[in-house]
Amino acid sequence: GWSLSQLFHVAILVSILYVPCLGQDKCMGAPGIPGIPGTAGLPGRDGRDGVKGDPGSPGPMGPPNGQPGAPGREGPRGPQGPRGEPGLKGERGEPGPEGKKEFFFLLFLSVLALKGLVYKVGHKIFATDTKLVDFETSLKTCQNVGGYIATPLNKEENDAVQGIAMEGNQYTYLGIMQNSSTGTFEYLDGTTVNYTNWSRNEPNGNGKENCVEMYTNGKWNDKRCNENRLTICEF
Ligand code: MAN
Ligand code: CA
Repeated sequence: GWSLSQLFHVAILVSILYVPCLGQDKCMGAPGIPGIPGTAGLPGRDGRDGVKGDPGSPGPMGPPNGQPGAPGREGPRGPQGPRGEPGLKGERGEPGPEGKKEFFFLLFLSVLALKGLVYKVGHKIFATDTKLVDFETSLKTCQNVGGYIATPLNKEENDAVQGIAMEGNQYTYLGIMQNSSTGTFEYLDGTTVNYTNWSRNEPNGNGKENCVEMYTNGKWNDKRCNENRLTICEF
């Protein structure tokens, strides 16, 4: 809008222009109404950057689920705690050297058993080296390998010895001898036999056949001790 002083200046200008017109033939027309003010100009250019301001105050505390801080330093060592519960039992370990020895011994026996050279009966194992020798030699052979000449104490053991004799198709000496003074048949520790499987009409040696052989049918015969017979030992 127009200010009062602006209007006043306009009034003075009008009167100056109008006055010379008095007394003249020709006169200029009355001044026109001032035009409408122009539209606002284009916005000026941006000014230069101001100087850097002071740092702001620290912000408010973050939400509770923020990142945890770095771990603190290790504290001093605490007192020893009470003894814990015993742990679970571990896996069974590898067999030791003795276990391996036992394993290979049993494997060896299994192979011999498959060949019919070894029979297991109850707590006894009967085995042959397949050699034919006299009674004394059989006795020593069995002693040398930590065994004893085959001495069946019952039918089951007798059947086992017979199985080996049949497999080798050979007679075998047993760990039984005739006592030369009493004439009774005894185990080699001197006790009288309490199981026998004599063949028909045996023993018939009349003191001249002091050893005992087993036929391949499992039956026994008193026999001289110097024949070659299959060595069968028990363990
Ligand atoms: C042979 C020997 C004897 C046995 C008889 C049986 O003579 O082996 O020991 O008693 O045969 O006929
Ligand atoms: Ca006989």
